[in-house]
Amino acid sequence: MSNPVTWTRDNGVLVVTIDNPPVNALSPGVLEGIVEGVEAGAADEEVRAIVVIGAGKTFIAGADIREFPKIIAGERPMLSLNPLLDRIENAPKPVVMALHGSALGGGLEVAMAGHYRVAAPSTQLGQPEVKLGLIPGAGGTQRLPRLVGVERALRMCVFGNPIAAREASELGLVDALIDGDLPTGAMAYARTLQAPRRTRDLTLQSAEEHVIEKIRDEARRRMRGHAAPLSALEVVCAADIFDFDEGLAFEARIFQSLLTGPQAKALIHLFFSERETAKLPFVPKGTKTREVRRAAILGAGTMGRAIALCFANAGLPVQLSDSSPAALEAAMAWIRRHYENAEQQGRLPAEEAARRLARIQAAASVKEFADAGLIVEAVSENLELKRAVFAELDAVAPEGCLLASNTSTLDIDALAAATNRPPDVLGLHFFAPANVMRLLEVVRGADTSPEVIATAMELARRLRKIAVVAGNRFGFIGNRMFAPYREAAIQCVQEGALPWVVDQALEQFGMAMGPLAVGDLAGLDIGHAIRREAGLPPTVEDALVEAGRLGQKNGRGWYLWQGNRRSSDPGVEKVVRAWSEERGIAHRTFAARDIVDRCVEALRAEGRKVIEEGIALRASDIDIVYVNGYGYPAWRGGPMFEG
Ligand code: T1G
Repeated sequence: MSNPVTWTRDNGVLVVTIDNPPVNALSPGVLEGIVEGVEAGAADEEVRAIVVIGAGKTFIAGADIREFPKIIAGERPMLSLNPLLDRIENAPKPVVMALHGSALGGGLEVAMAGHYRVAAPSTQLGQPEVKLGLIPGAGGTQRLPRLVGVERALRMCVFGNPIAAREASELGLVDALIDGDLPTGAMAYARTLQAPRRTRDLTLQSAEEHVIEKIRDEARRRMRGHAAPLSALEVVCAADIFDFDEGLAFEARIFQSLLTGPQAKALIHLFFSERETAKLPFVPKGTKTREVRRAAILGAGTMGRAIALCFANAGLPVQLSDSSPAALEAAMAWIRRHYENAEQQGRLPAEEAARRLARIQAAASVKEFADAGLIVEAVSENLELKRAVFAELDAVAPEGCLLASNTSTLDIDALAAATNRPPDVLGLHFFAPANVMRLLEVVRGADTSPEVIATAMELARRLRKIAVVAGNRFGFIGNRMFAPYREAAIQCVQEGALPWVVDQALEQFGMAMGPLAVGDLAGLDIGHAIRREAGLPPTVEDALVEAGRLGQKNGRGWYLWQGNRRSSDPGVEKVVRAWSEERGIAHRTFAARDIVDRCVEALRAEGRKVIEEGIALRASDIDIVYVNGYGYPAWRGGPMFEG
């Protein structure tokens, strides 16, 4: 690697440039180089100030995460950036950090060891370490509160979400926004400075106890099971108790314990796994992609209307059509209300909400789809109906248009066969609610071309989706595995475990929702119809459906439902007991551990089959599917992750 850090003097300012593609991570030698550059400037009589800047698309995006497995394995010494950051902070001349792209994690910590910060308006600044199961480990928990106050530092470190440069400037984290050329603006700013300003010397603004409690409760709720957020909260609060160096020492202890703990391993595994999903052996590097300037959706039901939001939110014009004008009108009214609510609740500025709404156009018929680059079919889950729709779309879609089905289980090849363009046909399986869930299963038919898959993966990135390619077999990856997992849960009930005990055991394990409650939300009649159609043996769940218990939709399923609130129902126990007695199944008690082992092993066993059959490319793809689409606890790394 050529020298990742160089410096040049320009009219009294020394400019230290970091060039460590792709994201200027603090790989071994990078921070050492920055310190060397800063100290060279300090020793140079011609230099009155120093600017540190990143080459390429970003400032420093953090410590080099690829180094962590080596540190954890003891092949590298523990991360210890503080002595180097102290040397920057103690420089006798003003040090200005010039930020663009992302200043994240160790990148923001380097920036805060500088005396001043200037930024391009589009810069993102954050301490996302909790998303890796860590806390900031290079002074972020101690310097950030001194710059923005304890409350804002808590929010940034506990939840890990970045803030924009403009907000950072209002908070005092950024001293000036540079609209024009960043190096020029940063040097001009540096020349106005008289003296250094050490962040460690700044007085922090405390937070009220009730504010801290509120953040603690929110962390417990939003990041249930994660250890790092609550650790981050304690260490940031310590900045208001200990002096700076004691605070650093406390931070280092907690950081090291987290780095060598199970959750960091799991979350770092997911970080790289998420990027691995885009590496597709059957799509050669450099495969051309098609430009998709407009999308169209046929089917304005729950899924179709939410998929329309995905495109509008990503800046793409999208048409929405439905065979029923009333359904289309209802969908457009729902979309209008969605953006009105987003604006009223302050989640979207009025003009942005209006822009997004204007991108969604109702189309009276698919004939209006004449210039779509992608058409998504989202009609009801019936193969014959979908085949007829694909034949109709094939007749109107322009040359090169991708034809995608949002089906969650049906055969993509059967849909492709209804068209004259099988290479352009694929599955795009969105997860409900489509405008919220980031997972997208990209289902590859036998004839789907590499170009179409590459185009779909690129489009997924534009929609800010996490795309996983799945082979074309019933249920693809997620739903295929969910079936045996749910069957195992139902077997536990048939053998004597109470339904709510089964769900509680799996929710204690970390699942967002127990599999029986999930069935109630989807509607027990759906599984009942699938089992009947496929001639599968009946389960006690069929007895519930036959007793009129369809789930949340009619207020009674495995649970009694009032809106989204569920409660246990003694009536279900009677149905289960009778069902088991009729079949001579003796009931026994279950420990939570038994339930979890049985259900999670059923999930894993099916995952192994999915890999063997080539439906999933790799085990880590399955982890990404389950963490992002089925509420599997991220801090466990996914069903196939073995720590
Ligand atoms: N270390 C190593 N590699 C990284 C990296 C990092 N910090 N960030 C990204 N990459 C790789 C990534 O794997 C991919 O590689 C390529 O760069 C492009 O990434 C001490 C302990 C900056 C917003 O958590 O959020 O600092 O797949 O596809 O969509 O307290 O990358 O091409 O081989 O994501 O433009 C804290 C993580 C670390 C930031 C850019 N920092 N990165 O997004 O590109 S811990 C983070 C991101 C830390 C300190 C602690 C994003 C991005 P490949 P990409 P992008």
